[in-house]
Amino acid sequence: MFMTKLTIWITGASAGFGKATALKLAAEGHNLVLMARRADRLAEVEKECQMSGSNTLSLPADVRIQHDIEVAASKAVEHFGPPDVLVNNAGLALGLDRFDLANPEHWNTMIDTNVKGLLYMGRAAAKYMIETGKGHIINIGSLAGKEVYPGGHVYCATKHAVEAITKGMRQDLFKFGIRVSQISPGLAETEFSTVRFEGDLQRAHNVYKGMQPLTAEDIANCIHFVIHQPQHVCIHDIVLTPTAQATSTLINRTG
Ligand code: NDP
Ligand code: 8X3
Repeated sequence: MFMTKLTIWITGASAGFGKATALKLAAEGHNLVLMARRADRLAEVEKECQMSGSNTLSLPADVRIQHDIEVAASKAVEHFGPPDVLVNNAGLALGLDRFDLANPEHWNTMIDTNVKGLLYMGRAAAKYMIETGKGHIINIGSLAGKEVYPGGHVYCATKHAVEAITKGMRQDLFKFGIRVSQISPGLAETEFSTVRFEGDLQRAHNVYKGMQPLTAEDIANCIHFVIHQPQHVCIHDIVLTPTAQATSTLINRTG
């Protein structure tokens, strides 16, 4: 089947959803630009993508630093031309403490990464997409953008913000032929909980105990589906959870 080769930027490509998405899209031979902070991990993903035949450029960058994002974006454009797709995925949760006991530094990092980083990346990509009159921005939201759970006050607020920003971006960019979509997953087993609990593997493991969580590949499949819709179709949002999860806190655990 003939497939148009796209230029796709993916943030948070060193692990989890971003890495799985990069590997899935690499198999179709797209031009990939991979971003994350850990250069060594990014280089490994780049190598794997190249081995499956895709032209891949890894650009280590921290989405919290707007200047670095602008520089990375212009390097990406120099290399492959303007982006067709941005998968705006880099993000994290830190802590699950009661509001009054939570660490304000964790709040700052989550807000800076999940909200401001997503804005900086979206802005950097939209500039080039407006020039070309087409493009597709896919923001990674969460079930935490639809609900709030105990200890999730700021993480959930950042994902509620992603939902509002996605709608706002769409309202401002659709007239330039730019599609804006959101993917909103529930519990998925990646490095997410290890990061949230700052390396406490047992606590991270317990999040998924007695239930079958989503995998990074499940989310990559949704992103692939959203990207491959015909130009006149814009998916606004896909909410997906494990079958064993009905809401953020209503989880069917066996054993
Ligand atoms: P992972 O921890 O496995 O991956 C997160 C990715 O984000 C890593 O590649 C990390 O790379 C990158 N990242 C984090 N901070 C920054 C930063 N400041 N600058 C650049 N890159 C950064 O988690 P997931 O794959 O699970 O999470 C991906 C997205 O999905 C996040 O936005 C998360 O909030 C969201 N999500 C996750 C769910 C889950 O249950 N796992 C469910 C719903 C949404 P590096 O450390 O190298 O910078
Ligand atoms: C990540 C899913 O339920 O841990 O966004 O908030 S959850």
